[in-house]
Amino acid sequence: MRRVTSRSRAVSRVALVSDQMASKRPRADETQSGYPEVMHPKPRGEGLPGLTRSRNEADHAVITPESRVWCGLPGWDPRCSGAYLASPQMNGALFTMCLVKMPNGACAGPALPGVERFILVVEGGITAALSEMSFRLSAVKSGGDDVVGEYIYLPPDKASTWSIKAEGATTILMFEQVYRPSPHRIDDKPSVELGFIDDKPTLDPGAPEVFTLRKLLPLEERFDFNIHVMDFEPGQFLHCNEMHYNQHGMLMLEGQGIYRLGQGDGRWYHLRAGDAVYMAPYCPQWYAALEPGRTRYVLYKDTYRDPLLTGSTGAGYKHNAKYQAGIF
Ligand code: UGY
Ligand code: MN
Repeated sequence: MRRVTSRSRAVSRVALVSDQMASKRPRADETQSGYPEVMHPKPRGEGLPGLTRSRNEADHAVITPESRVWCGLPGWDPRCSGAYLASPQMNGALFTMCLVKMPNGACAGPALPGVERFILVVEGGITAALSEMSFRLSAVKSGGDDVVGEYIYLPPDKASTWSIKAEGATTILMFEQVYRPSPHRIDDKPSVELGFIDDKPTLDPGAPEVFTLRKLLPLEERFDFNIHVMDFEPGQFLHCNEMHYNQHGMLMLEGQGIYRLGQGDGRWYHLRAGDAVYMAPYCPQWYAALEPGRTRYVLYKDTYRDPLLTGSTGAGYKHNAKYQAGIF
């Protein structure tokens, strides 16, 4: 396989990758290397075996780093191991969220038929390739001229055919779900998307909200989910205690704060970089950021599908196979 040596060459080979992704802009912090606290959280101080802040409730789950359980992933290089942080075994979840450790040179397995895949490089780097076409993605912002992003989305036909190979010791965050075409635009297919988070435009979060919002996928009906990146300065918080039909998978990449989840008075969690949360449909959710630094979290949210078609409790892959067969 030929490797691409410059961003412009890579982009000229693939019309589906937009100009926006291809343009090289100065990065906010060229020296920062990924999100180191996800895999190397600050020392906790307690050191007591078995002590955890993790919790699995009917409408949400919190999984903190000491509770991650690593397992082999079917179809992947056996040296890779994954920790599922959300999956259809949780109430209502239609998607999986998995942290995957990949040693140098290890290859990902193909996605299941009909499954779309989103990857964010947390540490290290990967090459995403199909025959002569190849893209380098890196968690290091200044990873080289031919690095075209830190995340990639592969639609179902690509998620099972593109190779994903680790360059150096790598950790990725991966979201997967069975793609559900819109019954209104059945021929409108999602495209490969990749880029750097900080190159995406900031969006209005809607008054009175003040957090900084980016969405990594196009806001178009051919996509059935989006990945939001939300930044809060210390002291900023969600004004709305949200309740909505959408479900979330969240990984905190930087910072710390208080998440309030669940019914009534809810449960209050001290969360920090490395902590993951699953929020089921209609789980009340509220966040406030603590000092000293910015909170950044990455958040899966299902979008653009009529809730009548995506009713999700306990459904998972089996339910959504209907969409593959065109049964609405
Ligand atoms: O878009 C959202 O639903 C987002 N504001 N939710 C959240 O951060 N818990
Ligand atoms: Mn929400």
